[in-house]
Amino acid sequence: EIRAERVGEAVAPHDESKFKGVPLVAVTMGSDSDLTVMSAGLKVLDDFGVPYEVRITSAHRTPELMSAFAAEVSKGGVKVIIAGAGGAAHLPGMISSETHLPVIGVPVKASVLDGVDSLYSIVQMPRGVPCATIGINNSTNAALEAIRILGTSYPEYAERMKAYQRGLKTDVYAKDRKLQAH
Ligand code: RP5
Repeated sequence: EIRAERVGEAVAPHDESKFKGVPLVAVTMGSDSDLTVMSAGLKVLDDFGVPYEVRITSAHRTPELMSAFAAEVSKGGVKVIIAGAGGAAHLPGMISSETHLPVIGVPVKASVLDGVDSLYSIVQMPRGVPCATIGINNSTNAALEAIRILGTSYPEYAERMKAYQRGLKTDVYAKDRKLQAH
């Protein structure tokens, strides 16, 4: 389990076996309170064997850290950024404004307004500054989308994605057969 205290500062990718290799995906979020939602996506990255780094970079509490992160992250070899935030969720869009990398925004459902506030804060970016916006709380899909992007350059991730998709199909067929048997 990823604990908040591990991600407040730059996570050295080589420190632990989990973070072996140069990170290809950078995951950031506005607060450690987003970790519960974002950890599902981290698990997907783990399952696919994608090296990643995790940061907390608040757009409002630490704008300078967010900017430094966005400016520096591509230099280390990261290809895709996943950014999650809730409420006034400006983090994904602001990061997109400071990087040339693809940014996938995850609207995190905060305590009120059912996450629609987060979704609206991320989805309506001005022309020229894209931020791919995922469904509310769906960090799983954010990770899968990041892996699909990696798959355009790394055949092994494309193959793992195809296998994953075959697994989804097999699962539905099995459930259907089970239902028909009753
Ligand atoms: C946003 O405000 C964070 O992304 C989080 O979703 C929300 C609440 O943050 P905390 O007050 O729980 O730290 O910046």
